[in-house]
Amino acid sequence: MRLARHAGWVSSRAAMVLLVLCLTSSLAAFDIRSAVSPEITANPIQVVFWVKPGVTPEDETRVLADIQTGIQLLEDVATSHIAFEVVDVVHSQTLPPVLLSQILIIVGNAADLTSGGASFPVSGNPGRWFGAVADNEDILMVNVAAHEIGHTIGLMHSTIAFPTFSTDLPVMHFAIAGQSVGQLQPDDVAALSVAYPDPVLPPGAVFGSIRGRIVESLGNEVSGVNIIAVDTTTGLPVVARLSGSHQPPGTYEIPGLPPGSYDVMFLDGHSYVGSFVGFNVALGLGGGFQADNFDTFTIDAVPVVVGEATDLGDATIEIHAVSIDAVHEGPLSTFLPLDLQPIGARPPDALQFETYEVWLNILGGLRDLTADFSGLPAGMSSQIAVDPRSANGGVHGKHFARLHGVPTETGVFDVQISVEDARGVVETVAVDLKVSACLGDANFDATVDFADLLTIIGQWGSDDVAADIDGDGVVTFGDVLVVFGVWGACPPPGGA
Ligand SMILES: [Ca+2]
Ligand SMILES: [Ca+2]
Ligand SMILES: [Zn+2]
Repeated sequence: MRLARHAGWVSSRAAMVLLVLCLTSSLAAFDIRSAVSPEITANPIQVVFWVKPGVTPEDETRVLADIQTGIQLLEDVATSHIAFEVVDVVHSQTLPPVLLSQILIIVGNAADLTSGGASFPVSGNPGRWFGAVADNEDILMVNVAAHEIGHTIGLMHSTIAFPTFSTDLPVMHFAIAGQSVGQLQPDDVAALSVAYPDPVLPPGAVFGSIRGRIVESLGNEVSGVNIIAVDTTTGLPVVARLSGSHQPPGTYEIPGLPPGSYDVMFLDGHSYVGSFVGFNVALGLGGGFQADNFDTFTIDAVPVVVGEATDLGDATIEIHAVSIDAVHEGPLSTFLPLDLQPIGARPPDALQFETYEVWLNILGGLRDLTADFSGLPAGMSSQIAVDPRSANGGVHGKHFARLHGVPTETGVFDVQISVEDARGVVETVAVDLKVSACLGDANFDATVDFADLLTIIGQWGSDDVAADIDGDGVVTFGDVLVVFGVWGACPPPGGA
């Protein structure tokens, strides 16, 4: 199996935030428990440093010390049994020989590294860390090391909400805030302790847990709900897990909770900014979180006792009906901001022979969604697209109906979008897509003249799409004014 790549970059200490971007396109249904082999827990994991040419001795000394401090953070978790042993520091031009049972850590200057990320132990062995940046002292290397080495031994990103609660983020959060420098957070401790429990002091000797299952009103399990245990006393998040991420669909267990009382929040993808690695692929299309489709809620003051799992049983949620509420105009990708506007009477009108692209925000339906489209004008295509604004391709659960292309015919098109959700429930929504040769051409003859005025007067007061020139959903004097402003033959395509 090809190793999943985990690419990363880092911001400056001044921002006090570390951003790590993860690319996991080849990571299929990864489960940490299946990746922990007996060999990895019985003996220290051997670490090989490959120091690339160009790294100064001063940088090498600092970075290797910081990495070993990060390793120490992982080793020092009392309820976890894991150890590392640095067996070699290789200075060479080319990749040194490394056993599959060893972690390779590549140390180099930023310009000589292709990735700052790490790979998961998908073959039952530790993964690799592709790049510890040596020539940037602003990088919080202790945290970065704990984070990336955490990935190499199977830990994924925490879904502790950010920045809703706190800057004390777990090191396994995609963005590590400065205040958590040099220490793991309970969420990290819980993950490490479950994956590598200490035989003498297992997590159950110190912690309790909260578990349950989420179903919707038709009885289907709901995975992808972000469940956060918040300490009732401090108001701070302690441990978060996604339903269905490591357990049967819809189920969850929040481990590693110190005894006490917790408000358990059941949140959607809007609660989490970042990328939760590995989850999206398992679900198929890439919806990951549930989003825009149920009312989030909290169960207050859940008691947690050492050594026990407080079982909340089934929580039933209502999945909202499918509808479209908003539209983003223009391309949308990982690095482009989403600009959602209320859709109003219909999507923005298209011009014949000009590139058109809109993303219609879909509410409702159990994610993931698929859809069949019909009624589009010639030259245009459509598909369901998940929120692309993260490296993982849509882990926030937002789904769009994307209409794009260059329409070659004019008229009013009744576009039917039949959305099928993860339960197999099919609901159809329709939008009117108007394509004209130019603004103001209400009768589609490529010129704006008295005939268009007559069309408008004939539809006065109605919601006729062809005659509603300004798109406000009603045919009124406003449409007449637009026609006067653009009087004459339509300009040739391309805006010449
Ligand atoms: Ca006309
Ligand atoms: Ca109008
Ligand atoms: Zn990461």
